[in-house]
Amino acid sequence: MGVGSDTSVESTLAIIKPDAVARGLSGEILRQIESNGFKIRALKMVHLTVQQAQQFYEVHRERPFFASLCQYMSSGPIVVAILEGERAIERWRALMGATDPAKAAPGTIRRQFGTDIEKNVVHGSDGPETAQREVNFFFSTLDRVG
Ligand code: IDP
Ligand code: MG
Repeated sequence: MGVGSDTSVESTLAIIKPDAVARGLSGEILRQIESNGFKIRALKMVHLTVQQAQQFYEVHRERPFFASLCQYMSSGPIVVAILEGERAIERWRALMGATDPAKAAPGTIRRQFGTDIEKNVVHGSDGPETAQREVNFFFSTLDRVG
């Protein structure tokens, strides 16, 4: 593999958020993930406590939306997955679309299904270190295939 080749396989964390699970969108979102070339290496449903949501989103602790975000993320079950693929971190963020569904590009998951800037259907890690932390937050090595 030469310098400058672009074949780095990454893992990233995806979450299907409580509003999307409650609306029965999990299957459709997983279908779009698979049809866009991601490999699902781990998958489960969990219902976070508020405290666990606060821990997961601790980087946002000082933001005005933090309390509401953690209430929302603990309001019902979520589906969490490890996605693998070339440049998976950036590519999953691109498929999700911008944080605000109204500003997300047509065809992105947030644009298709998002309700507002909070209830925006999906989460994706924003960089390699975050991805590692977030994967480890939800999964042990035994949970992962491949
Ligand atoms: P991201 O999910 O696109 O990376 P972040 O800025 O990391 O966006 O925010 C984390 C989550 O917090 C968002 O996905 C959304 O659910 C929520 N959020 C972000 N900004 C706002 C806001 O201005 N009002 C309410 N909720 C917000
Ligand atoms: Mg983020």
